[in-house]
Amino acid sequence: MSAPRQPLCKLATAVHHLLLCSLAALSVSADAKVHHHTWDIAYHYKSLDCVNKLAVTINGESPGPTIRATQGDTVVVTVRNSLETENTGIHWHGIRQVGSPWADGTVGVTQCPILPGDTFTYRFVVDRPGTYFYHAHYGMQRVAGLDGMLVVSVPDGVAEPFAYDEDRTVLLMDWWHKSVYEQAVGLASDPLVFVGEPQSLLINGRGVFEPFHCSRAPSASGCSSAPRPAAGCAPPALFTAVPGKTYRLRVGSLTSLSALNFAIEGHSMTVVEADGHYVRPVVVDSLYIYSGESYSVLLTADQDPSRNYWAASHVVARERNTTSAMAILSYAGNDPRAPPPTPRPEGPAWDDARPRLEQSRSLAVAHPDHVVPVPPRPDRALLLLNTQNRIGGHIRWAINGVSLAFPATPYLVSIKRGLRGAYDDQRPPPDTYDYRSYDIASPPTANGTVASKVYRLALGSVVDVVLQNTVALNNKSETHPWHLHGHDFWVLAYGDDGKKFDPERDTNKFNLRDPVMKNTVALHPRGWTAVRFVADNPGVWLFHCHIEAHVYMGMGLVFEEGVDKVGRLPKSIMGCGRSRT
Ligand SMILES: *[C@@H]1O[C@H](CO)[C@@H](O)[C@H](O)[C@H]1NC(C)=O
Ligand SMILES: *[C@@H]1O[C@H](CO)[C@@H](O)[C@H](O)[C@H]1NC(C)=O
Ligand SMILES: *[C@@H]1O[C@H](CO)[C@@H](O)[C@H](O)[C@H]1NC(C)=O
Ligand SMILES: [Cu+2]
Repeated sequence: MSAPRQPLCKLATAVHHLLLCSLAALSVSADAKVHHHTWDIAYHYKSLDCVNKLAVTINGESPGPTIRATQGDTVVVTVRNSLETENTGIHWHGIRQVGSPWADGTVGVTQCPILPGDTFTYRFVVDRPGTYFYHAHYGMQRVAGLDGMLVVSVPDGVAEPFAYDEDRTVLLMDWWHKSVYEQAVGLASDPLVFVGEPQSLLINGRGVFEPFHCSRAPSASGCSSAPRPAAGCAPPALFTAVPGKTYRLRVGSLTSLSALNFAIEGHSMTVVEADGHYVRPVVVDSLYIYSGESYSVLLTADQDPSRNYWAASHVVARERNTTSAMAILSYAGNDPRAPPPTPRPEGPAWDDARPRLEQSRSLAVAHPDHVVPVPPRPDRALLLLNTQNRIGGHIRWAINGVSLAFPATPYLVSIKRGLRGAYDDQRPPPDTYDYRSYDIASPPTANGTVASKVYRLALGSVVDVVLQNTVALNNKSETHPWHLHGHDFWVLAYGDDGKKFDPERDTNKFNLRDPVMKNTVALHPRGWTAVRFVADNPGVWLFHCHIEAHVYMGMGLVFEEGVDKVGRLPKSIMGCGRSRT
């Protein structure tokens, strides 16, 4: 069972990256298991927020089942696409796919789509403990509910730097009543039809639809005729706590658009893990969480046990037009569905960006006993300007003027096999932009281009990425959670609101002492975010904004490193574009 570990260490030696090798060695375990799952992906009517609507389900469920495994185990998921008229592909978010780059599930990057009626098998090793996800990575399919959590435990006998009695998963989502196609076609239309704010927020896949203005003022005009929460539709139970016990809540956000604030009434939470890495513990009253991020928080059931408490998820960073989601934390002995005696919490001001930036900074420090040393300097630095542009009559997002279009042939196949013309391989994308003259506080005037380019990285090189935010065409600046496939990065610094990154002045603000590693990081309004990673995982990897509408509109880019070191590609990822042979 420990056989799959072998290539990991060989690979690590090949790229002289000892860290990877030692991690792999750590995870060698005589009793590593193989977990088999068989999933049927199909549309079903679901009432996640009490409004009946089509959802993409796994074996009839949305969200799907939580996958649980132990570090070093192998997960095998056989996916049958029963969507009839729609492709699919499933990404294992936070799993680096060391040695299995073809199993990343990113359609157009690492595989062809899984066609209706076809079956595809994902097989990968979960080489690190932590809180991860899976979700659709084809078009905007994730908005239809194809997602779930993937929890990797430490092997028996391995201590974590904190203690708890039990763990629970808390998956946060936002939810629309419009179909994937209505949303996607609207975004691609001229003029653009925006997806709008979600109808509901969900906690563990359950919510209560109620128009926002009616939840605030039930007698407001239109509310008597507006849809009301159906009879019997009530806030779901979160879980039942036993007084005195400490729970590890594995909180993850797979929203399509919304940044969230999550809180449990009357209870503080101690943040101990971010994206699979132990952080220096931070006590918070509420947790800001962006799409693609996961955190573990410890919560002790130390409040009055004779009543229940609200668990709440609120939209932040966009003008709130969605009723906050409520779930019920009950104490043992109480009716688990009895609403708490207190009014529903309102949440923080949606437009106050300062506490969000402050919390991002406070959570960017590694646990003192789990600092992964950061290479002191990069071999290459990319300065990436995030803009919204008009391109050929459409509104798109672009990085240094280039808006990503996924090619018909997966990059992994076309690069590995040297297929010419399968993507835009003529000119490399620009590493930087004219940061001296660009005004991040004014709506962009230049037009970008749509292309399928690739940043080719030297295998084993240290890469810095500084993401620079700007204001969009509407003169507002949004929060963009950036997610990197195939790697974790060190989070080196967040810039201040309105301060443009200056390579000469700002690199000395980087935390090179004890930065945490993550796979998803927020880019705050008019700010910048700096990360560093080692390009030590042969393959082709997407780096993108995790807002479903934004990546659909081109907000992403593709890294390639060491594809010549990738083993023989499985035939199952081929069959589309120029990979039909
Ligand atoms: C808020 O939602 C309502 C429907 O509930 C919609 O009519 C209204 O246009 C929305 N407002 C904004 C600013 O999105
Ligand atoms: C940008 O594109 C629009 C059409 O979409 C065109 O009218 C405008 O002249 C272009 N601007 C520049 C600077 O090329
Ligand atoms: C954009 O908004 C800022 C305030 O945030 C304002 O000072 C500026 O004039 C606006 N620019 C345009 C072009 O509307
Ligand atoms: Cu974005």
